[in-house]
Amino acid sequence: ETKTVNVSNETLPKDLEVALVMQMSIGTFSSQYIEGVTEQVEAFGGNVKVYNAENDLSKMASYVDTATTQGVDVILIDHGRADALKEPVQRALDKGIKVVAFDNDLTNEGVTVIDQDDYSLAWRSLKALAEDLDGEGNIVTIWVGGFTPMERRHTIYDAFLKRYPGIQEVAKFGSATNNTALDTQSQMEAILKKYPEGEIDAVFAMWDEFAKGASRAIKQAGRDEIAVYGIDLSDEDLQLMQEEGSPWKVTAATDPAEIGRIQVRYAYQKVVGEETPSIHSVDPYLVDRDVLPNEPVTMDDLGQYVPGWGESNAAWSDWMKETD
Ligand code: SR1
Repeated sequence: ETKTVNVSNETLPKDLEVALVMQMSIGTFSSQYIEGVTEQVEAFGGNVKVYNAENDLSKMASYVDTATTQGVDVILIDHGRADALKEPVQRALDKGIKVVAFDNDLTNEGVTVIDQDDYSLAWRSLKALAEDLDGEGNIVTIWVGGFTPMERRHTIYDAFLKRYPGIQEVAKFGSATNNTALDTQSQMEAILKKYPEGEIDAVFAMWDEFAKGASRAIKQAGRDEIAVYGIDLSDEDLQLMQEEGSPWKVTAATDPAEIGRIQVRYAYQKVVGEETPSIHSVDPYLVDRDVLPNEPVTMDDLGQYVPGWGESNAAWSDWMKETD
């Protein structure tokens, strides 16, 4: 049972200072997520300051301490790991700062941690791949370790290889760089040269930056026998999936902007003293290129083609609806 609080116009949590501490900000998932955070905070009348740790976990931990010292009202955390963050986060909580995290393994009491149900994301995309290959074929997998969502997706990938013994991994690579999509494209080009026509049936790309790079390499090489099964979605990804002859067939995704908005709403619920859960997994959807129309689609109109998309009711309180 959730505790609801009566919030009148006078007690609305306006003008809150919000720090968004990100492990990294790479690609369109991150930019649409930041837009969601900013849009929701601004709708409530607060200010957001974004700290990008450029993939350095000790820098990320210092940013949490910086925000705490500055006395912000709310700290939102994006990615990172508990081994690096649990102590600075505890210092923030001890000062009464509200903390909501996304995509990490923090377990400090009082923190709400949201994720995209990475097990379901990975399984939905992989199941579509297995069914399209009818359980037999060679795949290339693009993945990077060390990130909580990636480790969870990989748990499902291991189960997938056991479930479908007729599907063989012929190559696996991936790294998170400032140019992830471009670097993936170059690596995929090398793989395509190594495995000529007929030796690869599909690519499983566990991040849209990977799917973008792989799709561009496959298309440029004219290897139209290879289909890409991805994770994540953005306006740029939709454009790429809708291109004539695009290898990117399927993706499993949530709306990154909505992730950002949900994270903010939980933080504001904490500020007014409402009860919030410790964990919240946002349900992902499967988007197959075949359901998309011929004309270009954006994330905002996707609900017309993917039932349920864009209809999240998560973390809404009655008082918020009045500010929206
Ligand atoms: C390197 S981690 C990248 C992932 O973070 C978010 O969970 C997105 O889904 C992206 O795939």
